This record gives sequence, C-alpha cells and structure tokens, in this order.
Amino acid sequence: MFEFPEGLEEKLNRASTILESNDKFRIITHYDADGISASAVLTRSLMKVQAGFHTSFVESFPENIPEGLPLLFTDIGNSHLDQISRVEEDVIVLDHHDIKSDKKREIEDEKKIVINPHEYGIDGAQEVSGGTLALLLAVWFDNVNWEEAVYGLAGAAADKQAVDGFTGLNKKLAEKAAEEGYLEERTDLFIDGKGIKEALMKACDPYFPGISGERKEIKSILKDLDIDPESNLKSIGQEKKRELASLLVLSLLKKRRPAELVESIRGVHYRSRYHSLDTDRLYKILNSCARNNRPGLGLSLCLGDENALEEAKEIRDGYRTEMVEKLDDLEEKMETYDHIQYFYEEEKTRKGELAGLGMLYLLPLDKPVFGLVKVDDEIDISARATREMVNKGLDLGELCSKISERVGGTGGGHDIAAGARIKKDKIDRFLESMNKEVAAVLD
Ligand SMILES: [Mn+2]
Repeated sequence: MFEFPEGLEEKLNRASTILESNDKFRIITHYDADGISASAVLTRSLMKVQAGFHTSFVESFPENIPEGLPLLFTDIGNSHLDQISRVEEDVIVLDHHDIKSDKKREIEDEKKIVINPHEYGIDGAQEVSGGTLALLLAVWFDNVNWEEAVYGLAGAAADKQAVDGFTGLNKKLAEKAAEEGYLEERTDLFIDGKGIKEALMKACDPYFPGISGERKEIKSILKDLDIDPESNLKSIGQEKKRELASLLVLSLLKKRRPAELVESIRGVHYRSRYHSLDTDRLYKILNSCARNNRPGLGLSLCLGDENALEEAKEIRDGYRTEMVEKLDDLEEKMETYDHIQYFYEEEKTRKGELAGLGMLYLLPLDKPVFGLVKVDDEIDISARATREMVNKGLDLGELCSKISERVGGTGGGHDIAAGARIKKDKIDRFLESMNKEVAAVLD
C-alpha cells in the first residue's frame, strides 16, 4: 500500500487475522466525533463480511471491561493496557493518544494487538486519529474498505488534524483514497448551510469575528456584494464567491489569525464519490452528535440511516446557533494571568469546543486557553493551545497531567488539546502553577 515503519505491517496482519477469525465483536470507542468515525469505519467494514458487532461509546475507559466477545478499542485504550492485558478475549487497540507516563506501552500476548502510532514514529496528535487508524486496519483487512475513507478522515478532521490540510499518515490515506477514486479532492470556500445568509448566521467553525451571527452586518455585506441572501455558494459564481471569501478572510486577519488558518477557509476538502458526504461537513455533524450526547445517532447516520442524518443536521443547526452566541460572548468572559487565559462556562459539553474555537478564531494567540466548568465540588477543565505554541515546546497534556496530580486531581491529553479535573478549592493553585509552567516554555 505504502511504505510502513518496521513492525507495523506485522501488527496489521495479526489484527486482520483477529478480524477474520471471529464473527462477532464488541467495539468500545471514545464518545467524541473521532471515536464515532472509528467505530463507523470498523462497523461498516465488518458488516460487509457479515460479522456482528456491539458498540459502546465511553467518555473514559470502562472500569470493568465487558467480557465474552473479542474487543476492538478505538480512540481509547493506550493508557489502560494493564487492564486490557488481564481480559481473556482477543483485543485490538487502535488509539492515537500518546502515553505521557511510564505506563505499559505494549502487551506481550499474541491475542492482544496494540497499534500505537507513536511507537512507529508517527505523531498521533497530528498525523493520524482514531478514525484513520481504523481506516488503516480496514483497508489492510480488505481493499474494498477504501470506500470508508470519508468516515475515517472525518475523524481526523474532527481531531483538528486538517486545519492546515492533512499531513503524515492521514495525508497518505486521503491521497490514496482519492487515487483509487473513492474521494474527490476539492479546493474551495466552504461554509455550510441552506442559503448564504443562514450559513453565515450559523458559522461557528469557521467563525468569522464580527460577521458570524450578526444579522445586520451579514445583510449589509450581501447587499454590497449584490448576493441574494437565500442563494447558495454553488449558484453565485466564482467572481462573487471570491469577493465574499475576501471579506470573510479580512475578518480573520483583523483578529491576527495565522496565514494557514486564513488559507484553510478556501482549503482542500475531500468529498466521497459514493456517499455524497464531505469529510468537513461529516465531521461537523458528528461533532454535534457527540457534543449533544448522541454518539449513537452519529453512528446510525454513518451506517446510512437517512432519518438519523436529518435529525443530526437539526441538532447541528441548533448547536451552531448556540456556539455562535457563545463565541460572541466569549471575549467578555475571558480572564487572564500573564501567560494563560481562561473562562467559566456553564455547560460541561461546550467548554472544550468553545476553548478550541476561541483559540482558533478569536482570542489572543500568545496565551493558551482554559475553559472551566463547575461540576459538584470539582472543576472540569479543557485546555487548548495553538500549533505555534506547541512548536515552541508547549505540551498541555503533560502540564495538565503534572499539575492536576500535584493538586490531587487527574488530567492529560494531547500537546495542543488537553483536560483536567480537580477539586474546586484547588483551582487557583492549578491556574497559578499552569501560568508559571507556561511562562517557562513560552517566555
Ligand atoms: Mn481521537
């Protein structure tokens, strides 16, 4: 297929043997969009060989691993190999999260296969996701599964691995799927909605500061450009589309967004030739399902359920409206230390996305963002950085793990996106320590 790092092919072969030699599986996947996409790739592939499946979406690793069926862990599992090594069944772990501590990285058991990209020099934060790892195994298992590429890549896009275009293994998979005729590569302005006015009213990702959700502003922009607010992007022609794109880009430049983000507004999208889906649109729909605690709905639409797709689109519409409103208020809610910025949010399921979108489209780029939510006597924290901060050596996953541990909590995640949970009365200490640690790296 393409050149693989040593050892990876052998793992994929062994994993394929497990898929071949069983006819029913239990998929345990992370409940976010990438986790849904990974389960969709595997489920769709397994259905073709008449294998049965049972899928569970979990927020964190299950305390008791259900037994009785071979287990497929997707987008989760790398940091729980001790527990996994104790089950009787065949197991495949397809997780791209790096392990920060000195925990076990491998299981010495023929029946347990751990495919951790970091062990092969592949950056799991940027170059491969749960969805694309599942795709890799699926196409290794059977070539016909290239048709599932749109689902796998949607997972990578959901994990923010396509902001600057796909790279690494994601890119290889996308290009190969395009070459095989399963995906079509398109470079274009991309905002989705029934009409342009509606698309801009609900544009939260990308979010255009000063335009998104601003009815009057949108009306006047479209009037100036002589664009019918009810028309769609396809129908207005290249010239008008370019003019509109320039204005949208300008709103981002005013907020000093980096060039690659601005470019991505007119970026590359992969459209499936078979399922009339776009990686970009699909991941956003799956994101809305996940963020509204409906991961099962996301999987159903991936399995071709039209009603599920319609319902998910409605959820996404409501979600976008809500996020645009929250982004609109975000700047006012921000509080800062010298080297970090943070905000309190009411809804647990919104803070991560809000921190991420804020970091990307709106907030000052010199400080990582922390979204905080009070849950009983604890505070749940989502942290987001920029790629540039990470390049300077910032690792939020490591810091969240280290500092939360210091104050008796838990934490971890990726270098660019991480989280923690600590007791309420420890929040000042957490933020102060974080401020110091970030200063040590970025100053
Ligand atoms: Mn993931």
